[in-house]
Amino acid sequence: MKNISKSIPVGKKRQDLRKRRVLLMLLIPFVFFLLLISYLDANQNEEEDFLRSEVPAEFIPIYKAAEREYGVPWYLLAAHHRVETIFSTMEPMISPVGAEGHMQFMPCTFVGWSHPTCEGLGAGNIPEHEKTDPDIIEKYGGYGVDANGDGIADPWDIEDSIFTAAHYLAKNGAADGNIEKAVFAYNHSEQYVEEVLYFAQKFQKIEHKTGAVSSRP
Ligand SMILES: [Ca+2]
Repeated sequence: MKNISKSIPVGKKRQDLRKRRVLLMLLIPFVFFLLLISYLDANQNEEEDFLRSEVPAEFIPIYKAAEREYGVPWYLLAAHHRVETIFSTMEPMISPVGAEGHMQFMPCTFVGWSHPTCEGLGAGNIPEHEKTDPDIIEKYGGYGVDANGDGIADPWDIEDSIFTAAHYLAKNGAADGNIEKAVFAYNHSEQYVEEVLYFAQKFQKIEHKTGAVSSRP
């Protein structure tokens, strides 16, 4: 009697143990799955934060306004801005051959190649008061734009220069989807095209992930 009464709780204990093991085996993958989800989620948030921090927030409304006006994707403008002057952080923003301002325009591209002093690389010898005059720019067929409406088209003004870049890219195919052709027209170098497209794709991901950036129809 003594032995039998002892053996019953032992059997029960074993059964309980087995139940616990089965429960544990079911729970482990579930917990692992939860951990994996939270890890992936944290990673994605980090990636989004990183991408956002790559494009300075203050410029995004300007790119978007230029996109609305010219039909050139905002992230392409951001990519050019990144490659040309690292978002206007390069000093001085004037290249050895004479490209000027935030988006590095040659004076003849800005004012117009039919200006009598324009030849070669396009530095020209354009008087300062002509360089930013919208009427002169129109006369010589330049790309310079007065985006902020202060009466001058200034490659050293952030809005004017971004809009001028959008104007140039649009006229060279970007508004019709010929992005590569337009980027090559901006600077005739395959390496330049590769670099701009690399950043454009990277910045475009912000749009794809958040779905909130583009203003394109
Ligand atoms: Ca202006």
